[in-house]
Amino acid sequence: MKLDRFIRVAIAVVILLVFIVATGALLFISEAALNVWDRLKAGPPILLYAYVGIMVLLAITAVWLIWRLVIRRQIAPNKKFSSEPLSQADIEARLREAEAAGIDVSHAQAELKELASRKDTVHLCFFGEVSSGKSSLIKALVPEANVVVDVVGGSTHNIRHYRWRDDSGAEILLTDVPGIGGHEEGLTNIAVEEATRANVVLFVCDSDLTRSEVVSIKSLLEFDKPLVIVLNKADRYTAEEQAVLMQTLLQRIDDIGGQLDRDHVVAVSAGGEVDVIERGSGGDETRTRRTRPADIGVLVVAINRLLTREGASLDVRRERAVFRMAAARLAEAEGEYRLQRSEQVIRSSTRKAIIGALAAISPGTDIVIQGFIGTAMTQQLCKLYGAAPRDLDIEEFLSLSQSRVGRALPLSLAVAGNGLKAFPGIGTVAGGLVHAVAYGLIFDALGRSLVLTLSRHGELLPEVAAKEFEEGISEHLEAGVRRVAKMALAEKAD
Ligand SMILES: Nc1nc2c(ncn2[C@@H]2O[C@H](COP(=O)(O)OP(=O)(O)O)[C@@H](O)[C@H]2O)c(=O)[nH]1
Ligand SMILES: [Mg+2]
Repeated sequence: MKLDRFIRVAIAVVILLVFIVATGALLFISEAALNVWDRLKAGPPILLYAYVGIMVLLAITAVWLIWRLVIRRQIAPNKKFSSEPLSQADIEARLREAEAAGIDVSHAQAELKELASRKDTVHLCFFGEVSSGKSSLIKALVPEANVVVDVVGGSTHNIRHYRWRDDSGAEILLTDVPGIGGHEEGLTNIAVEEATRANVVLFVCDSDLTRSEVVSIKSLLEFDKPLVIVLNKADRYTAEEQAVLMQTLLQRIDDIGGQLDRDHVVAVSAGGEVDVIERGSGGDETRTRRTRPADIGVLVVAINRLLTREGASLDVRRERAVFRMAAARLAEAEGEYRLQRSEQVIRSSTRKAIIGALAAISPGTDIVIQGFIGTAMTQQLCKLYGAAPRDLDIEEFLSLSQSRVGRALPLSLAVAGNGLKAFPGIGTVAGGLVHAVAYGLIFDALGRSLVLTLSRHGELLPEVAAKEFEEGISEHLEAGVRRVAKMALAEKAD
């Protein structure tokens, strides 16, 4: 109890002292301030203004410094994922920025170039599943063109353009693309990209829509593509069946939230040639080639109506779609660049950690990740992913991770020892080497889990990142051990 009383008295004395000092300081400061104020007022006004100006400036600087230190800095990755329509200037600025950072922007740039070259021509893209009759329809529209039509699905492997004229006499390019939903995924991608580059997509089907056709239409509508749904091979259906199918098609579009005019769904027959097998009275079979009559009048009307109605907006909508596609290409390239660069950063940090551990005099010292290597690696990875964490966040992340390293250390040492055994000719593995590999492994795991968090959240959330490190560590240790052991052996040999 005596001690308690002593502490209370001591605190009381401290409070008294603080009070005295504070009162003195207040008196002193106000006296000084008033003094200065009086003198300033007596002097020329310019001096007063300059003085006040400097005071304000100092205050602003102080607030700004505190803000930077304490308040989280917001970064702008959200801008990249916004659904706002991109302008030409936006996308070009993004490309320049990315190019300056060393990212391969050639794919995105190629799309912009292609767009520019198409500026004055309207493109109609025939799009749909394999064998729905896209090529046959083009052949029916442009009989003189040499369009490949095949009974075996998937004859259109490349993109082909055919010249056609609309009612106004303007030249239109019809595009034949590979069918979607075939065995090769690459062909579907080629078709989707080409559809994006077109002003209008003629979606060709030959019956009710399959699930994957619905998905394609949905994504075309999301890209704001003007669509005409073409039900081909109408000759296979009776008039009633056709009417029911057309109604079903309209309903399907409606179900996915698309708004399509009734006259944008048409039923046609592309016609073309068929092999017909005829059986004679004596049972003999003859194979003859018959021409199926084409009936595509409603399609021509629908196309012309759409072109007149939409007019100039067709170009604007195509532009937007291509800008979005270019932005997607850029995002892919960015992703790839980040992966490559982060791999380099992690490897170089791991190597430094190994070198440091090999050089350590006592190999038994604890693994400390809060240090120059850990900080530098975290900073570099954050920068790569466009995150701008405060120094405090980096410190917090490293210290949270450090507290988890203690628990992971025995495992890391075991994995390191095991991993080294896989290299022949090392003999009994020296403790220092095992320790260096374990040390490197921890950095490797730290870097990889950080990359995971950054790519998911776009910023450094210390708690989340440290949790990711803890949860993924055993997996990362196993995955990295060969690589890291090799690195350590190379360093030791040098
Ligand atoms: N019955 C019928 N068959 C058609 C029609 N249009 C195309 N076909 C046939 O459908 C098959 C695929 O045609 P094709 O134009 O190569 O389809 P694509 O893969 O979409 O280009 C061919 O055997 C055509 O003869 C049509 O209007 N009626
Ligand atoms: Mg074809």
